[in-house]
Amino acid sequence: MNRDWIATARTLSEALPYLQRYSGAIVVVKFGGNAMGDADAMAQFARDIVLMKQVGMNPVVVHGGGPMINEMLGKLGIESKFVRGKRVTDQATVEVVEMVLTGLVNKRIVQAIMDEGGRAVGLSGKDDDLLVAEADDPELGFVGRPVEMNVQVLRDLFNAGIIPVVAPVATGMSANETFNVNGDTAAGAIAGALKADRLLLLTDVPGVKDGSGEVVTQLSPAQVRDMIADGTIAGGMIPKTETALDALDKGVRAVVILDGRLPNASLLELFTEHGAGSIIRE
Ligand code: X2W
Repeated sequence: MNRDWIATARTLSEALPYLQRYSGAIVVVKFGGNAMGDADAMAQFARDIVLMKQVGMNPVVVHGGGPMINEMLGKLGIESKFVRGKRVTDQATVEVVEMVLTGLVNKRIVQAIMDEGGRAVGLSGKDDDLLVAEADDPELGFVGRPVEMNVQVLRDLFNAGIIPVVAPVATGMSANETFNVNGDTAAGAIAGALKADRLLLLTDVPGVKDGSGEVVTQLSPAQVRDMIADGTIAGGMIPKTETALDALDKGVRAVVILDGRLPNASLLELFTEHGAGSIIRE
């Protein structure tokens, strides 16, 4: 018999304890714009998400789309400016952010999941007041910090067999406000409110690196705090690890930072002994 088939059967058999452990588990998957890649990568991601749902988990996709927003702003002649990793968002920018995230990117992911035989419904933080935000910092304009999460709509969708796909755009406390929320922040807030079993942050780096550039596969919150304080964790990894610490504080069981461009990254993490990226937990 072909050895590949034997290997496939063995892989499935070895996944049994993980399938049992994660049955009914809530897994929030942040799919960053940098991890999206080409059509094949998108299809592969969608397939992994559909598989999670098929084996009894409850995945929620929270996406980014920074590069797609930059591209559209460029076409419109609006300059992109970032302060501490967040987009400075004026009125014209927030309109483009909402259009690109809730229109283009959200529907692209919903469609990819549907194409793989799952059922997906796209929503933004405005739908059923899922994410209610306040201004994060006056310097950033309409950038929101989520202050209230109404996650019942997500539970309703789980129970209906539907995979929610969330665009990180929030409503405000006053009428007719729109906030641009960093995708990692939105995913962390939603994972915290759901007390998710796992928050997977899919990005374009292999994980949290130590001083010598090696990926650290397991970290405690205390280690992460030390690595931020001594500068080992720097740049774009700071908001990611801070999101992770915050989510753990709110009751998420573990957060994994991993390379979404790796084929089957989420499955490798969830269903094999090997795991992928850096897992942060107590
Ligand atoms: C982000 C929202 C999209 C995002 C932005 O405007 O780019 C803020 O910076 P990635 O692909 O995950 O980076 N919002 C406030 O987070 O996209």
